[in-house]
Amino acid sequence: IHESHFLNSLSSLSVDAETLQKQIDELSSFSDSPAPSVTRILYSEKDVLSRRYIKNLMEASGLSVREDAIGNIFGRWTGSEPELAPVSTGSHTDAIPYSGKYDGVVGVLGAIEAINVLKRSSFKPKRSLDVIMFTSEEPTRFGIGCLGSRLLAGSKELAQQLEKTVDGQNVSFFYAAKSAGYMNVEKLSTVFLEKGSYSAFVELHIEQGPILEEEATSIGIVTAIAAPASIKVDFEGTGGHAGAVLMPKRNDAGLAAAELALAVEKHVLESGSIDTVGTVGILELHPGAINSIPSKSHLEIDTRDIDEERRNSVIDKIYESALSISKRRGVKLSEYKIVNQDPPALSDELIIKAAESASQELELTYKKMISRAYHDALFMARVSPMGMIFIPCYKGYSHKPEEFATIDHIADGVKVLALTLAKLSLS
Ligand code: HGY
Ligand code: MN
Ligand code: MN
Ligand code: MN
Repeated sequence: IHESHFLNSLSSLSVDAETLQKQIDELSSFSDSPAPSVTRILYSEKDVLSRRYIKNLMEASGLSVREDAIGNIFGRWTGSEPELAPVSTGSHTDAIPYSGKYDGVVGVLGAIEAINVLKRSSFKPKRSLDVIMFTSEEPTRFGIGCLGSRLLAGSKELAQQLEKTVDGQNVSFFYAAKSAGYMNVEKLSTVFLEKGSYSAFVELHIEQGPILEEEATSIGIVTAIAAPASIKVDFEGTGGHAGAVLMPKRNDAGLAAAELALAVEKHVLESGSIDTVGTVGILELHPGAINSIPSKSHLEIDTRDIDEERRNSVIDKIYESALSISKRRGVKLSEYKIVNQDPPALSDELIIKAAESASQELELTYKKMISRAYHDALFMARVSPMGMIFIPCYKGYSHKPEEFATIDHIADGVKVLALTLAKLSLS
């Protein structure tokens, strides 16, 4: 049936909210930390369980499932014109330690339910529809955010880096992938998507911020995704006995790290914009004994901004501070590694329009906004027109167990996604 007739039968868009909530709860049980927190790390056995769970749901929805060499999972609903570039949607199900059960999951389970909604309303796609579960969006295990979508977007430097990447337990990326069943993982370049593989990519996600809830708005239509960067730093001093070494004789690697963390805050606050953020989420001291002066420290810095230049100038200042701290304190700056320094991404105007008219037709309040969190959409934007649909989440909480979204808001998001995908599929 063509666009106008289908779009007139909007009221037929019905979400099976009860089943969707059950799936969200079931998926959250595949976790290495106690409920209500979720921990689901790339290629862990809990991650493998969640992959099997998602593939089963894709198959139950009549999607034909394939996986690439690193475990990006694709579920396809073949359209009437399969030679046209398909429309895609999706997100991730990996979860950082002690986080919540909605980040990413809403955009995978919700995407599969959006397919079910369209099937129930007798929609017939022209362009095929792909639901993608990206193999790992969080940086937790190998320190690289959006590993799956970065590779899909054709990052050759990442492919080279992964040949020799190991995790905190010295397990190589290749070994970890094989232990999760991805035996062809060494063929990393087979993951790269050809340009034009998709006519559009749309990701449904919780806002991970307080605006939609504060403004009682049902839908966020993302116009741009902020530019993320991460840096790894190591300091080395001579350490020694906490009682015996007098202060003038010390070169304390721990204090160097502490001073750099405060310098990150200073440079971010001095950027001139509220949109610049900086976080030191990892700060490790060695040997980590109360009566031993830290001889080594390792810190990891996350800094972002919607303005790339402003973010880059903060990175330069952080580097200056690391050098001056190491000189002044007589500690060695043994590592200063920019792990990623990504540009922001702009959403595609046509996708923004499609999501906007979908929200209007569904009589849902919506607002255009930026995404301060990064997503797989940030990298899919490199190989396809991109858009994102946000739903409100409780107090904007995310990356912690209190993360929550009501099933009604999730259902609204699924309907807007379904209608947006339908419009893009018929375009
Ligand atoms: O950190 C982020 O922005 C994403 O949620 N991983
Ligand atoms: Mn996240
Ligand atoms: Mn996410
Ligand atoms: Mn290090």
